[in-house]
Amino acid sequence: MAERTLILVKPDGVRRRLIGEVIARIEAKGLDITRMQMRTLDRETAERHYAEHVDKPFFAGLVDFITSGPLVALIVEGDDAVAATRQIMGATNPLEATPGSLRGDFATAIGENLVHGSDSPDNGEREIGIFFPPA
Ligand code: D4T
Repeated sequence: MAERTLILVKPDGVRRRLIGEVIARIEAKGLDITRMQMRTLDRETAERHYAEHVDKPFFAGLVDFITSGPLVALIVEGDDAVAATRQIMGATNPLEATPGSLRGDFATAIGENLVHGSDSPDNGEREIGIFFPPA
């Protein structure tokens, strides 16, 4: 089923010059990138994006990291776009992500795991609204 998801190339991915690698893999999978934006998040926007984690011990560090430099936000569309992009990204913990996935190939630390992808179509629409609000 066609759906939309929000993908972020996190600040570590930008710093490491991996924007093109992430985009190439999304396109190679057969998904469409329909919007793209580079920006540095303010803390308030980061806290909205990660609202579900507000009570977690890693929340403050997560907000510090995601606001630490520019990131690239993408709207990705296609059949089962949420599951397809999560497959491309690999498990949240890069040491559990399979080789061939972005996190498996390019990351070691859960706190700097290169990419974000929405975990459901509903969350995808919520997150797209944060990064690409309707005019
Ligand atoms: P994101 O949201 O970045 O795509 O990651 P996931 O969807 O794969 O994983 P998540 O929501 O469980 O975690 C969000 C974000 O928090 C960081 N994190 C997570 C962390 O720093 N320490 C931790 O123990 C966990 C579980 C990594 C991703």
